[in-house]
Amino acid sequence: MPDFQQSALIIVDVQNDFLPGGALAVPAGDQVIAPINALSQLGFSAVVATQDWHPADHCSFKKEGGPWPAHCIAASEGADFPSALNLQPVSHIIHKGMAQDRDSYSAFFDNDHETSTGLDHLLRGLKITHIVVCGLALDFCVTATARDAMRCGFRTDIALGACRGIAGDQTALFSDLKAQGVRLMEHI
Ligand code: VGL
Ligand code: ZN
Repeated sequence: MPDFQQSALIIVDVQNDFLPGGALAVPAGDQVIAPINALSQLGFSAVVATQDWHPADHCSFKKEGGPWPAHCIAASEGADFPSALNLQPVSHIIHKGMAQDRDSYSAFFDNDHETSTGLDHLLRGLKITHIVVCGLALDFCVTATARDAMRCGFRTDIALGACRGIAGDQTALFSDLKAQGVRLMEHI
């Protein structure tokens, strides 16, 4: 396990709309909650929770020509954290996907790779060198966050047992992530 003094946990998009019954449900998405509640208590220097936080006319929504059903509309119940997620260890909350005209899968940058959420500077300011990523969805926002964490120079792990993906087969994704230097933690 990491040296917690210099480590941050990033909990990606564990929000009602990504859980079974939600607007953009990830299969078995609710199964990440228990392992995340265990992880977040291990003593990380920072525990960051992200929230997908879209305007009602966001460009990623099907009615606007995008790929997804409407989801995680800012301040809606669907955008809220599930009540079973322990928020007590969470030190920072990052909202993303707030601009109407572009999406932000990553917790660090919008998909245009120009606009920062400020997370990079925040973690550097806390002297973080190592990041563990978990949450939803493994093949979209978790992967994008881990890739950007690597690009920003952090040692980066994905806690696989605390993630669920939209696609059934993640084999190609795993080899791609490994090739980029992301470490896949299988035991949590
Ligand atoms: C996500 C699709 C659209 C995610 C967010 O959290 O992985 N996926 N918005
Ligand atoms: Zn979204």
